[in-house]
Amino acid sequence: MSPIRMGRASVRAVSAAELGSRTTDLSMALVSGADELDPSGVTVARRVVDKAVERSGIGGDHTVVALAGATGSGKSSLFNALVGADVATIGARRPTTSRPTAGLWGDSDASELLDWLGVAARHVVDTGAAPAKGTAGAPAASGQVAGSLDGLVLLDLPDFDSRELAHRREAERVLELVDVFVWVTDPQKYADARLHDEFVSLLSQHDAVTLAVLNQSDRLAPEAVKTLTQDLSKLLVADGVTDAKVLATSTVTGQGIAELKQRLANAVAGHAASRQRLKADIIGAATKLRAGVADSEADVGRVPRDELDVSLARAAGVPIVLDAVARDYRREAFAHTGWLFARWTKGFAADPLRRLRLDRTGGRPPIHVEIDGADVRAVLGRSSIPAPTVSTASAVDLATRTFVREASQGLPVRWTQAVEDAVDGGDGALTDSLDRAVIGTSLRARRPVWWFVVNVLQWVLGLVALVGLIWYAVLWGLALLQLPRPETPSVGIVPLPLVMLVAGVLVGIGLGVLSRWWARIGARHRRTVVAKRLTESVAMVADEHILIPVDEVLMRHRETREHLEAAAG
Ligand SMILES: Nc1nc2c(ncn2[C@@H]2O[C@H](COP(=O)(O)OP(=O)(O)OP(=O)(O)O)[C@@H](O)[C@H]2O)c(=O)[nH]1
Ligand SMILES: [Mg+2]
Repeated sequence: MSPIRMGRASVRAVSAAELGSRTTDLSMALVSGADELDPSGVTVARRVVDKAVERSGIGGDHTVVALAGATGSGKSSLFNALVGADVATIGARRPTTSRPTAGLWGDSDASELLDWLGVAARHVVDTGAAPAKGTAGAPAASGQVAGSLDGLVLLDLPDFDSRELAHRREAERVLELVDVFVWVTDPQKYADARLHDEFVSLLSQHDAVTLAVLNQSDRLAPEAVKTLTQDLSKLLVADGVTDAKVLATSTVTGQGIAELKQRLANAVAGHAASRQRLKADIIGAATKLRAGVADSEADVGRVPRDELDVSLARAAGVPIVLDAVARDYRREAFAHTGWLFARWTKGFAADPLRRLRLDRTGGRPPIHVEIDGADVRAVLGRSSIPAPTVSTASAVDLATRTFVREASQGLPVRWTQAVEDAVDGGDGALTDSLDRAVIGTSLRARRPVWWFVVNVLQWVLGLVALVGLIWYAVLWGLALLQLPRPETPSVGIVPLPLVMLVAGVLVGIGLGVLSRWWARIGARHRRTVVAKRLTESVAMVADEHILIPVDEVLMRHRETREHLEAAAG
């Protein structure tokens, strides 16, 4: 319930803890929302947070009530009637009041609060004194209030509609800080557009701490008072003040002054008005900012990324590397399983991985001690994989944009922009990381056992063929020198050296051909194994340069949304 509505001092208090947590949530939202929040909303929210912190830090349990309204409506007269003394100047020349005056009830020191409010003129109300005999000759504040006014700080504000712009500025400045608004109007100006459009409706979210007064009611017939208060009520509802009740007062007859006092006593008794006002401010600021935040955000882990990974793999030169891996396997297989006397041809073909400067990546212990190209490459951290072509680079660009678009779907423009800015800005860092990922991936694996077995066989066959050949050469030499030739064993009618030579050569070549065929299958398998490793490495680069930055922005968005919802909830 509103602290200022009628009834005994029953109000729904806003606890300090609730206000504190709302303030914290709003300031956290400002941190997490950073530049993605609407700047004008951020300015308002910052002011509100500062105000809440400052106001909460001021000692004493005061309720600040401002009498605000058009010039000549009778703010100063009402102030004097409530204070019970002629403190504020009531003049015939308009506008009269140029600086706010404070009336203080109770013993609690309000100087810190008044300094913060920037109000110099202070009057301590003598609560022990008998009710004043009115201001400007009014019978004024008669009657006792239920509860006490101790702790009330009543402010008589300058008008906000005269030719004096400084008055309006001062009124606006103080209205920003007070706890309770009492809009003072009169029969001539109660429908004034300035009051309704520029003040009441802008502060309508504070309806719990808002009260409207139709002063100078003595100037009207009782019927007219009723009609005008109803009219004013409707206007207030149109301004956004729910449950708007208007109080008709007269400082001449004293009508309504007691009821006004009672309402102020209610506001004071609840000790809730200041927190109520700050809470409404926080809710207003958080709601304004909430409009610039979406209701949900995408889960980056669920955004399709196949296109992204494939395009990055191509940009990283993975297909080229895989071809080299397969060729390298076949070449190495030939070096170990090819026919012994044909292996020297291997030296003609350049090492495909070495050509890409990827030859050290298998994690094999270095065989050479001297510095070579691979060491230089390891230091520089660069391969010789050709740089991505224009079409490959634009495929990456397109896939990245698609991913970013999907991930930021439904987000407001500022957040979408933040997501776009978060991913790699095309400064070459992505290309470097892809290159390093390929370099850092093991491209080789253990030598297959069958290479070893076939190698032994090839050596045996080669030796058999060689022995057969030498044997034949010796026999031929003896025949040439016409020396007696030893008995030559034979297999059937074929001499053994010939069998050894022919069998050694033919079986060796056959085994080589068979191994070459088998190496093709092995190369395909090796290609698959390495492709998996490279895909993982490239995916990690995609994570580092695209997914994680995007996720960070989305997390910030989520935090901002949750904080704003908690602040405004
Ligand atoms: N008839 C009648 N006159 C009033 C009443 N209240 C104030 N007045 C007169 O209205 C005139 C303006 O009163 P102020 O109290 O100075 O009005 P104000 O709102 O403080 O004016 P500014 O300080 O210029 O903003 C004075 O002449 C008062 O005597 C009232 O209830 N009835
Ligand atoms: Mg005045």
